[in-house]
Amino acid sequence: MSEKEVFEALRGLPLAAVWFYPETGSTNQDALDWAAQGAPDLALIVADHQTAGRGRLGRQWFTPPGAALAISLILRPPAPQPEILPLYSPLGALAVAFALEQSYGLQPQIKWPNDVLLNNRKVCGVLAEALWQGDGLQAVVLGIGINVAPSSVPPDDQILFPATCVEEVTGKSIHRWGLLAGVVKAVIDWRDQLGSEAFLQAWQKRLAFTGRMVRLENTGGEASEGLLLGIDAFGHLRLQMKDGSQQTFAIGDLKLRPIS
Ligand code: BT5
Repeated sequence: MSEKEVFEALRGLPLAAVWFYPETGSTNQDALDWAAQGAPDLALIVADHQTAGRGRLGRQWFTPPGAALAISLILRPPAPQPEILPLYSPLGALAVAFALEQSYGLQPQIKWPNDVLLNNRKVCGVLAEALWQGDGLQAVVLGIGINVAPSSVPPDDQILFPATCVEEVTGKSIHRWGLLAGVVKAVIDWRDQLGSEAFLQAWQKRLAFTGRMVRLENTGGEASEGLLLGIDAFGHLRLQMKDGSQQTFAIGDLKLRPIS
């Protein structure tokens, strides 16, 4: 039943192919496998339920049935441009922010580099994964998970950052597949502008914690604290450190938290 509604909602978008799974392990894994078998640019996988949804660094992403959006879009970058590869996960976050603004009048913020927040709580996570053949980039899989209904929000003791869902913030019931179409359209609209001035400005405008003290921690537990100034031309995070100097941090596996 959902499958028909998904195809209906996506009608009119220039997608090359769409797969809908009532249940799967991870749409990103499915999309990587499909890309390796030759899936075209703008092939999309949508799942109602993920049993092994993944986040960054092997973390888990919770997608129970009937409550969330879990999608992976296969993008075939036109030319090898290593400098814009890290910008794909911000592309996903920006597209989700746009769709939430335009469809529901919400004011989402992007927690650098790849989470979307509503009322300072995580509503969406993005995981971009690349498929390589030797040194050649074959495809980017842009995986996006959005919490729509309350049952999609994991219990507090299972998450690293407070979470919410779209319905909790709007107070209304949300048509999941309408939101899906808005997000996919925004990705398609923004992908050609990846790394452009307009892209960076749109991202910067929605950057969470600007002007606040934050703490950035790498996977080794090493932390830096400073005033969040914004992003630079590469999408790196700019902090003003306590000694007045400025430092930039490249997009990577860093944990960002506001210091209250
Ligand atoms: C992310 O990782 O936020 C990226 C999540 C990407 C999920 C999509 S769903 C479609 C596609 N297919 C996949 O298999 N993945 C992608 P990260 O920044 O590492 O955050 C992961 C952390 O978020 C977990 O360790 C939990 O603390 C928390 N978390 C898990 N599920 C959540 C949820 N539904 N809502 C909010 N937080 C969650």
